[in-house]
Amino acid sequence: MIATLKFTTLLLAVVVCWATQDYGYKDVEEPTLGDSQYGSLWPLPQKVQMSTVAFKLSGASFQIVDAKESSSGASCSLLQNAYRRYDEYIFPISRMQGQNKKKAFASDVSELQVWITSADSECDSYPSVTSDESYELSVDSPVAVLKAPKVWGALRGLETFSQLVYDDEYGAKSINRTEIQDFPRFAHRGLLLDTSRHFLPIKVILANLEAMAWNKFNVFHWHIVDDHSFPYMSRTFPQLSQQGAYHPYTHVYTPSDVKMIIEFARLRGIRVVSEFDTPGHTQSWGKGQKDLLTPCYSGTSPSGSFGPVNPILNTTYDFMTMFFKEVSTVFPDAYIHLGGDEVDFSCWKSNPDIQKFMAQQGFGTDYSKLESFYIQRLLDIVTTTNKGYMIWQEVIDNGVKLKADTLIHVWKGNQQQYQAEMARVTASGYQTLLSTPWYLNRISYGQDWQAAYKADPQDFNGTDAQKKLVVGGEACLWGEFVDATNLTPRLWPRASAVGERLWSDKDVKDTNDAYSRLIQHRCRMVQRGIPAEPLFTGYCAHEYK
Ligand code: CP6
Repeated sequence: MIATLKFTTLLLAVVVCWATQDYGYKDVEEPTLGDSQYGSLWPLPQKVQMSTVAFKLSGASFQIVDAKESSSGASCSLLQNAYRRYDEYIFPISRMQGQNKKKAFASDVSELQVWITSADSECDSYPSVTSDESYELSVDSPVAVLKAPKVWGALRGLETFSQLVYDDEYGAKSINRTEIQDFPRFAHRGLLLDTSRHFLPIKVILANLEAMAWNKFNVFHWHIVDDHSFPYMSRTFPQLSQQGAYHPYTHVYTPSDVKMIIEFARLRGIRVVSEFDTPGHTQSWGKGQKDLLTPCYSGTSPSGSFGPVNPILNTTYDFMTMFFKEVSTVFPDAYIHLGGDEVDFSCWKSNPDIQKFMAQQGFGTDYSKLESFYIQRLLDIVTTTNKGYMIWQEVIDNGVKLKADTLIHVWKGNQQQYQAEMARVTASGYQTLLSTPWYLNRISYGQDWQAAYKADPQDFNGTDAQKKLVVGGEACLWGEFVDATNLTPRLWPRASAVGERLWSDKDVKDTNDAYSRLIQHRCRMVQRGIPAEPLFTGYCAHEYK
């Protein structure tokens, strides 16, 4: 009797559970799969005219070459490297079977000529927020021509060209007659990686820089240190990583590692913006730098734990001056990200010296005034290094006065809140970057790329002048639950959705068309060696090999 009752209850519970289970993906409509008229292009160029006339790439004889008229030639290793890279992407196997030069047929495309049109190609420069990334691509027989004012546009155009090449039904490399005019919608298309919560081996960082270039991202936001570890090896303060890294020799980025990452990124038109987040998120700094952090009190005596950077000591500012002087020379980019987010006031509140300082300064009990006091002095220090700065939104929420060219990075809140914040920030005349809808560390069951795809950084109430202050956005992959084992599939192809939002025209928002192109783009990333996760059921043509 009791057994029967138990069984019935169990059965009932199972049925109820089954009936109410919410898998969380039903509200996102399944895109329908058709063929996009744009093939596998991702992100979609601004203007594409693609004909159905198809040419063959002439087997082993196809070459990417400098156009005769080009202002940049054999001496530009950035371009020569890129030609080699794209040649290998287009012919992944056939090139390895030796150079059996086949004769080109009349209807073939035998060359891609790359023509840098402006006198200064910027071959040996670093990319910047004002870099010209535009290009024009004309695919015809017997030659295709890629015209770009600068090398940066040539890099973007080479990627687009490689995406136009497909295998015909016999496996022969083919390309349709096509005209493309292209340029980015936003100048800042970033990706944040966090190397503090978990150390990321150099090869993982490089592989993802490569994948960024395939998606036309142009900023690597390197959240290099945080509470959990300090892997940045400083020349001026070597004890920071000696004491603060997970391991003093193996889990660090040496000056030459950093240099290599910056050069690898430059060759792909990607800026490296470092973030040294203070005054919060600095626990690891305290291990190698005595008196930098605020001692917390429990009653009248120090508790032994530490809080944010100590804002009331001159030694703090002496340290920051020397530290940021070094950082400004190690990282060539014109911007440094100074953080400023999530400052916990409880430790400052507990400390009697801080309380005294608050009273002296007339801050009352408003600790955001103390935070602003610190940030203000830090900004003055960084200004003397001639760098611009980016900061998280809290800094402006707390009313710190900022240089007019400061970039405000919006990361908090739900859609309504971040749209209001974008409106507020731009109404005050500041430039802004959006990240809130693009926290890729957050995962859920189903096709969450669609929500990322639908978010638009200019979608808020504001004037045209305000909209122009939106410089772009960044996808963020915070590292608490991510290391080398799961970073890449968590990032791709979900970050690709952000890539298209930031590059393509604002009216490119047909999720069915996007779906069709994105599954092919994702297969291409896998084929090129990046383990990008699938969007949904299906297969890749190459995967039987
Ligand atoms: N670390 C730092 C973090 C985060 C931020 N700053 C963060 C906050 C919320 C989420 C993910 C990451 N881990 N330094 C906020 C900018 Cl959901």
